[in-house]
Amino acid sequence: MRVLVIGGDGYCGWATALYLSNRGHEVGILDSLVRRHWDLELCVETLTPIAPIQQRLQRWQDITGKTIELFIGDITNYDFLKVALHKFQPDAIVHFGEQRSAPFSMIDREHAVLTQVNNVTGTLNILYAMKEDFPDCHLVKLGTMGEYGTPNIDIEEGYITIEHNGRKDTLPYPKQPGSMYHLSKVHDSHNIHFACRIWGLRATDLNQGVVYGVLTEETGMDELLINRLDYDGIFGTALNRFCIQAAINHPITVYGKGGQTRGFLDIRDTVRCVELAIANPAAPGEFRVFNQFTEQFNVAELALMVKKAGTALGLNVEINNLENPRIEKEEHYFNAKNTNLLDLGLQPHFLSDALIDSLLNFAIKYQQRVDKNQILPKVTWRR
Ligand code: NAD
Ligand code: USQ
Repeated sequence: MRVLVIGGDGYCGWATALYLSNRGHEVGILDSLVRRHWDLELCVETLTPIAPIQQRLQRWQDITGKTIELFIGDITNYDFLKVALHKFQPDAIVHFGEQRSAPFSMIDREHAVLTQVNNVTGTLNILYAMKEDFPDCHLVKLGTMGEYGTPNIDIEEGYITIEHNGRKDTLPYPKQPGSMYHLSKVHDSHNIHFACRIWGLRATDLNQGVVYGVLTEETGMDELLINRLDYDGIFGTALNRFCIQAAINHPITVYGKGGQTRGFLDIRDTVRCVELAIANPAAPGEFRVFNQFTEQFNVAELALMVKKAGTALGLNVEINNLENPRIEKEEHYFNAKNTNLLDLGLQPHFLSDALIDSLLNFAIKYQQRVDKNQILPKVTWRR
């Protein structure tokens, strides 16, 4: 299949583009490289030294003989997007190309507006381009488990059947997102659902949990193919951050009581889930939602697992319960369904001591690149 990976220079997108290329798909990457620009602006850097996208792709071609076409530009620019789509002629579009950090979106009004305009306009442009010229193309859009928030009932996959005053219907599951970023994903989901209902487009919303890990078969083939691994207080996510903190002898930063429970998955499962979604496209007019995570953990549990693995490696690992910079429930019910992808054949890589060990060792290898001033959270949700 011809698959265009939008956001293919980023953490999930780079791993996915190489994986799909390795599996025989014709892959294109479209990316504005804005994430590299935001890193510069915030003075943060990935733990790993990532090569420029052109060098990455040249190396991939040298090693595998496979070519990945590159389109550098911004999907909020409709003319650019249309030209790129016409040139590439995708059967499927995998859309990772958004501002994805909750703290970034909560810095101030400007960053909230930037996040929502970038994400909502970009996705709307894709929908309009599909409606006009590519109505059979399958959109595989990265959403987030955070769209649902933490309701006191089980979380279904996208829809819930409700009986009300003697009548019954299956309706979109209620959304209670916890940041301006997570809200942008809810807005996207509504727009995509509308485009499927009204224009008959086909789409799969992958409500992904927090991703951890750095190595996939392909990104591990060569130093120039290395993936990004964020550890800073803005873009770093829970488990990845904890491993890097442990590796450099920084106390693990659990926010508040640490009872916040989320869905998690290994990056090796991210790439496989996207492959499964592409191989089993949604029907015309269908807005399909998959909850894309393999296990649930709370952050205090993760911190303890990292402490145990770090201690076994001879590290001295402390856990610090910081005042929570976010406004969120710190003890709550959380039980989310995730059977759709398993039914399609996903065989999860569950979190293991071996994975934490390998992340810790990875972090130890690159520890001299860590800027300790970028670890503590600086953005608060409070007024
Ligand atoms: P990332 O920041 O590493 O990558 C995103 C890429 O998209 C970057 O390369 C960036 O330059 C590009 N991009 C952003 N806006 C663009 C635009 N307007 N036009 C073109 N390119 C643009 O993020 P990631 O961690 O790889 O996340 C990818 C997607 O997966 C996001 O949509 C995110 O919401 C979702 N997701 C990520 C995680 C996670 O833990 N990382 C978890 C759940 C969902
Ligand atoms: N947390 C800590 N300590 C830290 C970092 C985070 O306790 O050092 C806590 C947060 O308070 C939160 C939880 O861990 O309760 C998750 O935070 P996170 O930063 O790991 O993830 P989040 O902000 O939710 O965002 C990440 C990605 C985002 C994706 C989302 C999936 O950046 O793109 O959408 O995970 S989910 O969480 O399922 O919505």
